[in-house]
Amino acid sequence: DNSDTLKATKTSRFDPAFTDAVINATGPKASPRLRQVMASLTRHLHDFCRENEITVEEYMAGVAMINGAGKMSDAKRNEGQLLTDVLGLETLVDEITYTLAGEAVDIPTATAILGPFWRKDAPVYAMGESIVMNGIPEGDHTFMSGRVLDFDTGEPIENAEIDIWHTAPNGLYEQQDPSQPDMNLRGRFYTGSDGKYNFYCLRPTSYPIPMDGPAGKLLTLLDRHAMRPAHIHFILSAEGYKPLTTQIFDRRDRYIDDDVVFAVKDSLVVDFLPREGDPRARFGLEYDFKLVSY
Ligand code: MBD
Ligand code: FE
Repeated sequence: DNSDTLKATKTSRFDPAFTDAVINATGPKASPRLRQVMASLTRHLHDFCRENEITVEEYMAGVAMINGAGKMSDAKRNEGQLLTDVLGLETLVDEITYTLAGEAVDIPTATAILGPFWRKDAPVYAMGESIVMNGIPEGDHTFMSGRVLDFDTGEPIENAEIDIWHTAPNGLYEQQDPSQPDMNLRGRFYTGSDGKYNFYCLRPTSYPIPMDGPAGKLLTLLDRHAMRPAHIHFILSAEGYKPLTTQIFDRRDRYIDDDVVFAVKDSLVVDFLPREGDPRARFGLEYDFKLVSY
């Protein structure tokens, strides 16, 4: 009697038993975590197709979108991640990782998503230097300063690394834009024993995420705009502390409540204040980062 082995092919694909058969094909060597998430993913995907009566044509359009993102997923584009971003996935996973895991309760500086445009090995600058390489004249230069603190004790953290990146006034990160010098508007700084940092950057502008790939095509089909509110990215790291990936957002930006990738959190919204008597900057911005020790 081979009715058991033929079960998967005999069952109607609309029957949940078909989904069980696919899940049960997993072998004994799969790790428990993989077994769990793939069973769940399979159930959600099958239910999604049944609920929406997905056709072959629609399925093929989805496959083409994923293949298209894959083709554009080099270091300059990272289209695969961008695609998940416009669906709110990276923001959701960030929240799950740092909130539901019980970590955000003791990380007063909130996290925000990494996004597709971080680069490793940004130039190391001395405190007080500018990350603006080509003296952008129309840019609103900003003096940013603050401290990196131990959340539990409030004590300054020495030798904390602050890795920063943001877009140029034309809305492009340097790796997207041949007209910018390599590593423009990126930099790393190290705090002294007082935990203080300060540097010059620009007051960033809101900008559209790249629209010439599958993420852009999806936004167009969904009748959605592509704008991110003006933001500056940070990764903070220090020995003995949990690394922090975050972004700060300009309160005055018109997209502050309408971010295409849903990344804004209240505690990360900041005010750029007018700065008097500094020929190098029109705006001042202060922000303290609070890290949690291991
Ligand atoms: C960005 O600049 C960004 O920071 C994120 C998270 C997604 C798309 C473009
Ligand atoms: Fe960004």
